Amino acid sequence: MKDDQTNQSRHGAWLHVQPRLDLQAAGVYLGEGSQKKHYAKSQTENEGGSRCLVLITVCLGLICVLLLVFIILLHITITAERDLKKIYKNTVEEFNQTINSLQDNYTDLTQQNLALETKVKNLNAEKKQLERDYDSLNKTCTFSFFMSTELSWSESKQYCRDHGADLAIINTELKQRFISSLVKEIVWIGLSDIQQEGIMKWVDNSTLNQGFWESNEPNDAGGNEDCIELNPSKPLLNNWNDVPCTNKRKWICENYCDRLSNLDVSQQTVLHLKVIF
Ligand SMILES: [Ca+2]
Ligand SMILES: [Ca+2]
Repeated sequence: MKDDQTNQSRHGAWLHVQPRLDLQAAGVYLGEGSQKKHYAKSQTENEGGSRCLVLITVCLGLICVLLLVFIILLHITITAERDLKKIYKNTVEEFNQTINSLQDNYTDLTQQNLALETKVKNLNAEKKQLERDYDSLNKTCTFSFFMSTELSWSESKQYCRDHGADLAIINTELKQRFISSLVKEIVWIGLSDIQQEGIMKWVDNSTLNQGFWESNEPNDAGGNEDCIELNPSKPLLNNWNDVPCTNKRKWICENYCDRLSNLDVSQQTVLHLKVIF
């Protein structure tokens, strides 16, 4: 009995439960259409969301890639620019060093050039002096004593100048002694006071420093004695006299002797007398 009751109670319980399950099953069954629709809709929504997510992910990935590429390119550009700046800086420094070096070289060369120019100038001056000395050594101081004719003082002076010489200038005792001892007749010398009375001047316009006058000469006798003659018959160091310039005399020219008169003629110069008949 108990078992029956138990079974009944169990069965009763089951009976009580069964409708509920059936309802549930029926409920489930009844909502299946809409659930399918809901499921499909949900699935569609899920698929759309997934696509969006994929799309967003892809976009974000692309953006990241682009950003990465941009950063890499920017880094390359900055690095290249920095390298270029460094190269430019080094090049500018090398260029400045080269410029400074060239400027130093230019300064040195300019100084050397100036030194060489000065040296050349000095050498040229030395060369000219040597040429003058050489000419002096080769061109003998020659007195030419003309015996062929007699001329006035002015004519004699012109004759000498026409032959590249001048009337003799006797500005040293050596020349006075030399000429006085060699000529045998009265001759004109290159001294006069034609320009200004009482002011004796040589034919090169130099003034008289030392005269070898006869006693009481020059006396400008008659106010008409302006040209000087040398009389070898008088004492060697006292044989000059002023006489009228129109007198006719032989004369004596000299070549290169005036310049040599400044040298030590007693040691270096041989005086020559060329007598021309
Ligand atoms: Ca006079
Ligand atoms: Ca006189």
